[in-house]
Amino acid sequence: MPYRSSLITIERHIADQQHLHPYATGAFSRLLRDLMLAIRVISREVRRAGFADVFGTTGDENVHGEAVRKLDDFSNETIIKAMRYGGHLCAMASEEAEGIIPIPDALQKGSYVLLFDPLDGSSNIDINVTIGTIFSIFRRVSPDIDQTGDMDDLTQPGYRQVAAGYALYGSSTALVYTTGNGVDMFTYDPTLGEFLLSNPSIKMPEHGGYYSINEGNSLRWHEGMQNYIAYLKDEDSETKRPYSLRYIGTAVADVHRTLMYGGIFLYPADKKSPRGKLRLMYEVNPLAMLIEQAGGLAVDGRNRVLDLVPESLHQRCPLMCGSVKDVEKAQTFVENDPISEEVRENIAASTP
Ligand code: AHM
Ligand code: MG
Repeated sequence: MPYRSSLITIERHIADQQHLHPYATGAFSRLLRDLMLAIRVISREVRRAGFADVFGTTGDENVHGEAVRKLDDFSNETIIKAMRYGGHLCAMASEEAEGIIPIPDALQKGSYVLLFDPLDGSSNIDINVTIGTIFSIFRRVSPDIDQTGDMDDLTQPGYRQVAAGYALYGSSTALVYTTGNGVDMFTYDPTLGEFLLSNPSIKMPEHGGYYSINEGNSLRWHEGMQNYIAYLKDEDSETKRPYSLRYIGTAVADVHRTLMYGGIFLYPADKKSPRGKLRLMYEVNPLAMLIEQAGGLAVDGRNRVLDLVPESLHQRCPLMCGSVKDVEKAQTFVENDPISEEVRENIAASTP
């Protein structure tokens, strides 16, 4: 059977792209290479799940009070181990760890920080539904290159990301990433042990036919959100409504479909959760950068996600992202929905 994807490996692609970055020193390429190794190891373990004893929980709770699954824990440890010794990072932060993950004193420090959700979609791990790893990379801002990074390095606004991406462990393992020059997708060939470029320069449609939201929360939504979802279900041939509902419950997989087919993904603020559920630094920022780089929009309801100034590592943030026309339309519905005083103050402080 002919090869559908190119024979351009991700390493070759990264090397070819280096000249696009004024700061390219090779360290960034080595950082990505180490991250790809971690992703290959996680992918192997996900594929063995069911044979190996990796389903179920560890018995511990994470920083969000959620049960830690064995594969969450394994993925977290794998990324830390793969990234700690490379000399290109000065600090890391993970959805599964409470504070900064420092680079130990004895090890060389570098110019970048890495934030990651080691295994997104925890509720889907044990039932063989798509899960993924999400990552976000910034350059350090603290000046002392020999010291471990600090909170200022890790809590920068999303527009400063130098790269963002995700790995999806689905019907195949795919890697989607951006360094600010468009979005490329690579598909893993397990027989070669290589990620090969399969979808260069992904551009999302201006509008789509899918919406993606947890409808179980609908009674908690504010009025504008309720009206918007009702609008999507109305019959209108000109705007191709009703839209179809798709909801996997793994943000990275739902956003991936949105990126490829267009439409809208929403995890909004509601009466119970004024900041929604997703985490700004580990999920919302990297997904927003990818969506924008593919020609879409990502907002928290009112503001561009990438302009928000984070207050803390683990803060949550509402997300509406997808095709430009769909997100713009959604905003017209939700613009008068109430937001909590706490969120309002944060927005006022963060508007650049
Ligand atoms: P996780 O990082 O612990 O897996 O939690 C985040 C996940 C997202 O992937 C997904 O969009 C969301 O939680 C689903 O939440 P819900 O079950 O409330 O719809
Ligand atoms: Mg997650």
